[in-house]
Amino acid sequence: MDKKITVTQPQLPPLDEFTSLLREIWDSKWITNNGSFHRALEQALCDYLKVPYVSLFTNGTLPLITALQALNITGEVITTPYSFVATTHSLWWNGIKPVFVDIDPRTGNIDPERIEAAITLRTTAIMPVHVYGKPCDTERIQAIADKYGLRVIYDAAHAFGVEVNGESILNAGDLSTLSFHATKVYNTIEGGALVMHDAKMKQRIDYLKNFGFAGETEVVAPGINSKMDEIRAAYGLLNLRQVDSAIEARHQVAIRYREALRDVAGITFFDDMPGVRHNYSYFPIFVDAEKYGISRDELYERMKSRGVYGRRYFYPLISEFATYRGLESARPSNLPEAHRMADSVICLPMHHELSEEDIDRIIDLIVK
Ligand code: T4K
Repeated sequence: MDKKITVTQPQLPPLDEFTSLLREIWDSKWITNNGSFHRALEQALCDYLKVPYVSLFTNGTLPLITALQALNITGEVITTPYSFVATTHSLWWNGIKPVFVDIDPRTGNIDPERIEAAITLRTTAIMPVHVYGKPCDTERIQAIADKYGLRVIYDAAHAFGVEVNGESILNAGDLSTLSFHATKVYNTIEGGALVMHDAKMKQRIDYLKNFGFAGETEVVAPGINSKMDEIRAAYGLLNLRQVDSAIEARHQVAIRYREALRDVAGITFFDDMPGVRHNYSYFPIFVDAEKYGISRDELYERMKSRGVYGRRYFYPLISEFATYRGLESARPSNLPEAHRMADSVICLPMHHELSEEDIDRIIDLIVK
């Protein structure tokens, strides 16, 4: 029986160190609501990510919903269908109509050249995704936003630690959101964050994630409860120390995959982008059935039958789910590139603990 290899595996902090932090939390009897570990993790993340302000959340979906609230976004928002469904769900939860725009096949990200054609009088914002951690064309997107007076909220769930020419990608746009889910490069089990540019916005978001409380007796907005607790903040502080080595280990896996798969007919993948510090959060390959000989799904099932569990992120497209497929912008003819990518993708196993043997097994399955 082959050993099961999953698409990813969470990085866990050293258990003895975590136990000793748990003891501190137990002694303090302060377990949530902006405690000392929460404050320490926010500061540590600002330092690590090179961003001015971070507000921690309990997962990566609530920051999206809260970002839209914080900026009073209404009407229509232009977004990508090629993402995890949480991106568009955040619009739905705010009563906002998503307007899907096709992707650029060179990156998998929203194609800036197609954004202007989708803008209407009701458009108030753009919500792009740095899919697989590959940076969007933030300059072009900002130029369009400035021209039409739109806000930009980046779903940066995959982009922890990604930098372009030494600057964090999280500084682009009005707000960026992060996910620290167990399956991410950096995890706090469940968790997430909003990254903002100024103290006033940080204050507003801190109120919104705590029911809107601005003091013991004052509620300034209909906020929600999405605070991170002390236990996960402590876990996150420990995990932050290992994230660089995890990214480097993933980088080595990407190098091996690329070397082995570069000349396989019908298999393509993304190369690193110049000037970008990548985080190797995912390793998608794209299967051209005609050139490769079998379809994406046949390869996917073959891998599974041999214990290698890749994932078809992001198939089906968000625009194909029942909630969204009736929208005018969800028509497949509007999204040909996104469909092509969704129909050909397999994300190969990618994490810091893949052994040489595991990688060889995965490569053998694809090459043969
Ligand atoms: N925006 C974007 C662009 C996103 O991709 C996501 C989430 C969000 C927003 C929302 O963020 P969160 O609210 O989730 O923080 C996973 C994750 O649940 C989800 O966080 C992620 N994106 C999405 C792309 O993938 P599943 O349903 O594929 O996960 P699951 O449970 O099948 O796990 C995948 C594999 O990971 C397992 O087969 C084995 C391994 N695994 C998983 C867990 C949970 C472990 O080894 N240990 C574990 O504890 O959604």
